[in-house]
Amino acid sequence: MRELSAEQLRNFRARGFLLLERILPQELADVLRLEALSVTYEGSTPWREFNQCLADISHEQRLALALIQPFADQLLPQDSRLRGVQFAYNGINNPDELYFHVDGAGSLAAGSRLTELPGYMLGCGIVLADLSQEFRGNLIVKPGGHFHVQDFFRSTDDAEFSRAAQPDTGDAGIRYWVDSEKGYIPGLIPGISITASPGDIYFFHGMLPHAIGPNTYADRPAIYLRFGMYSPTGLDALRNMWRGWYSEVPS
Ligand SMILES: O=C(O)CCC(=O)C(=O)O
Repeated sequence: MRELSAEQLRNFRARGFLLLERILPQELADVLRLEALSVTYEGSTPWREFNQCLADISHEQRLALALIQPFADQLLPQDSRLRGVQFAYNGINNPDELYFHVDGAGSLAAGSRLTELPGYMLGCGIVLADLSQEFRGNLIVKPGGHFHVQDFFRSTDDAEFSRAAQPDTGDAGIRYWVDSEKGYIPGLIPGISITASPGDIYFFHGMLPHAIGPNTYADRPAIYLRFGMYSPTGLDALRNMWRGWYSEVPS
């Protein structure tokens, strides 16, 4: 098993993401790429996705998971269970505006009830296309933005939060959080584009703001694994984003 170094762990904590190169053999990445291209996606361009039932996990996905799980176990020693597999497809596009969001509080974006807000803890992107340069639909992340998201949850009082997180707010709910004065997506942090090659993986904290970058090159499939789950304690979980994570470095 490859051990994550203390520096990698520190980096993950500070930046909220960690790129690991050449984790999947080329042949495995090739098969997964074909699999990702063959599924039927839902949604509209530029963003389409397919959420796979865990019971349907393929042989190749199982092999990939066996290579990735030991790293997830080092980041999330208390709960690194696989909770979801998502195929993400990004066709050629050149969006004027990037849509930054966080997944870990995913039900927040859907405008769900307060008690349902906590989401998964750790995401893992499996790179299946050549992302060695920008403008290929690379993931764009805001390093350190997860701390701002946590601060946002800490500084928002429960009543204000309940009002905005009603089940029927839908898109308005998203806009509330993005546009509100407190703005949980930290505009001041510049996004950086992750460059990587097929077989590389990157982990990201569930509360790290990210967006899909423009793609002027070729269709770009990817697979995302979701690990861990915040306990259903509503805001409390989102205000304590390291609960259950490795504890070498104090927050
Ligand atoms: O396709 C990607 O790289 C990004 C996916 C994404 O933004 C998401 O799953 O929330």
